[in-house]
Amino acid sequence: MSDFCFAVNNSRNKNVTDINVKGGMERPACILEELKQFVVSEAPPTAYCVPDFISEDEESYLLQQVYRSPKTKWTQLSGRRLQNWGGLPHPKGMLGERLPDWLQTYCEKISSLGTFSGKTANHVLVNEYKPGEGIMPHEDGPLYHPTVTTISLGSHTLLDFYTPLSSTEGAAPQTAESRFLFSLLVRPRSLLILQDEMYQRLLHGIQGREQDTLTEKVVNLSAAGAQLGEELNRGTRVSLTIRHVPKVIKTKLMLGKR
Ligand SMILES: O=C(O)CCC(=O)C(=O)O
Repeated sequence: MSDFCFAVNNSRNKNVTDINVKGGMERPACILEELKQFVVSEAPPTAYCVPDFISEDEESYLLQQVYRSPKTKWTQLSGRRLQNWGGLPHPKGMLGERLPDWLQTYCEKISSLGTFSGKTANHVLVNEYKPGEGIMPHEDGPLYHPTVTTISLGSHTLLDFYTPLSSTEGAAPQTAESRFLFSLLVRPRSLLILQDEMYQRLLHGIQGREQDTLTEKVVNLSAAGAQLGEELNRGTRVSLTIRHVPKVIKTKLMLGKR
């Protein structure tokens, strides 16, 4: 386990404080004091990038579990493939499915940081991106508690942030390029937490590139130990997107009953 996890586990329930959330956003988040050193101050509220959240051994273990999953767990999309764990989120409620232990462990570990206001994450998307693959700008939407947490495995990526499409009538068409704001360099083995405006207002996406050149638009360069102008080749990246779906339908097995 990394040093950071050790520190957090030892301080659980000690220094939990409320973060004020502006503008009627859903509810305050209770994030451990220890996490605040990882806030990306150059980005809007609130992004936390925790380097080396997991060790290399944990990374290998998680990759092994991902690739050991049945082939039928994979869904091929254009530009990436994914595994969905925990159930399919739906406005009427998610039919909850038990998470395998290897994911449950990390759901609990991340939830113990106070990321989901005392609730435990119950949903994981595993995305796999080969070099050159990515994901279109999107928002995660209202079916989740407004926090997204991501563990990255295998390779870095640049996560790009965009303003939403303006609803102004008669405005000039807006391209993704004109709405692009900045990027975060997301390192393998890191934990990224997005809340508040970063979750609720901005869109995020990953451009399909084989190589990234680090420009001044990458706002967490020094915290991520990177240099302006550096070029990084992408490898295969697997991300675990860990969230809490508040609305879950509990099913009763009616076996033998009529
Ligand atoms: O792979 C990532 O870091 C982003 C994944 C994502 O945005 C999603 O699954 O909705």
